[in-house]
Amino acid sequence: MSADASLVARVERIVDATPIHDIHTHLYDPAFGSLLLWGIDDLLVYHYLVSEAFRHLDVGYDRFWSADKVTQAAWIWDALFVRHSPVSEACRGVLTALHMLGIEPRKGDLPSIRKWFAAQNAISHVDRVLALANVSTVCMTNSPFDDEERPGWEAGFDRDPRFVAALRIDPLLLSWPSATNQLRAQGYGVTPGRTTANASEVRRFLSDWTRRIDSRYCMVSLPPDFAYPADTDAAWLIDHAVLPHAREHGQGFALMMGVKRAVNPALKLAGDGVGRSDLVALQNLCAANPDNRFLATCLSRENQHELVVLARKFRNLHPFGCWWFTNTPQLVAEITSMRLELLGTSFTPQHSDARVLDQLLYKWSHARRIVARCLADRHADLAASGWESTDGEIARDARELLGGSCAAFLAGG
Ligand code: RAT
Ligand code: ZN
Repeated sequence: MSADASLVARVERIVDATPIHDIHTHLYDPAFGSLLLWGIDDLLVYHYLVSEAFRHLDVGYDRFWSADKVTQAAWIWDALFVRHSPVSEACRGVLTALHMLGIEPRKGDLPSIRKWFAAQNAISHVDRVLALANVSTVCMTNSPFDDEERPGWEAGFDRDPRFVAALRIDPLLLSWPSATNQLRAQGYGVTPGRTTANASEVRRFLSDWTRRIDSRYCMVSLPPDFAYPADTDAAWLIDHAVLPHAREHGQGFALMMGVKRAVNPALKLAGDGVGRSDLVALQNLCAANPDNRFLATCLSRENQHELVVLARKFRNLHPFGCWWFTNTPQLVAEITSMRLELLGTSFTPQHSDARVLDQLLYKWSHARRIVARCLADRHADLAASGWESTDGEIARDARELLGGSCAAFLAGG
């Protein structure tokens, strides 16, 4: 049942007032300096916009990638905001972010918007964005395989408690033979084979990094053909290193399923696609490893219903987020309603996946609105069944949906 306007307004007010724990982003602790992206040019060269802009640009791939960021941003602005209406979700997002910062892009031009950002101080901009978005913590994506990021962790720094860490291990699971070179370079005695000695060295690597970054969970993105169990390096490493490590350290294992990397390599980061995953792999993981906790999100719309049903069967599975190509208002509403109807509040409807700080503003204001409407509809149905919910009960739902349920799940509660 659709909630009436007053119930929607009440739930929106409560959801807006609830601080968010954003469980997956690509943001960095401000101590990482230029790795923490913010400002109009980074907003415009976001890979979601790059792929949309190329549908209009007459610039070739090579010319685009050899241009500097400011030029690329100007091309994208012209293609997506000036020559066409910015109606896509990613374009609207730039406008929402600017609007929330008090910038009215209709009245300004790109140079004046740039001037506004150039006058900001990075640290106070972080404070302002987190406050405006009402986000209390953001979980980073931290890769020991990233040459730009790793030295920061190795040198050590004073952590900003608002930026919590998660250990990302794609190269380890998806390109094990070449990952062995990187592990060896970091002092772990591994060889390309699947040996007991290798498994224990990988566990040592995972333990060291988990402690170093104070990781909340360990995470991987997977192609649609991921299989488990299987005679693959990935399945072997999961069984012999990742899951035993996760059990020992009380860490969840997050799977982002269904990404086809480099469908169009000329688009670089913007060139990845989607494929339907075989969720039997996830079912087998959950069934065979009841003492492990799995977070999962699927990129394909076609996988969403099956994921929710699996979570009803396995208490060690926590669905999260409407990721990337599913982060559009229509799909977020569809997926969130389905999850609420089948799982109650024991899931996490959204994570921002922000790569640019200012994106928190739009990703969360857009998501909050949809989550609030879906939740209001559920409470309207309850009222029709004679169950009038109190503000306190709705606030409890909002806390669970905006990070609380995930934290309890990861804590084993
Ligand atoms: O959403 C994104 O920005 C993608 O490029 C991916 O990074 C994805 O979120 C991931 O974590 O693999
Ligand atoms: Zn991501």
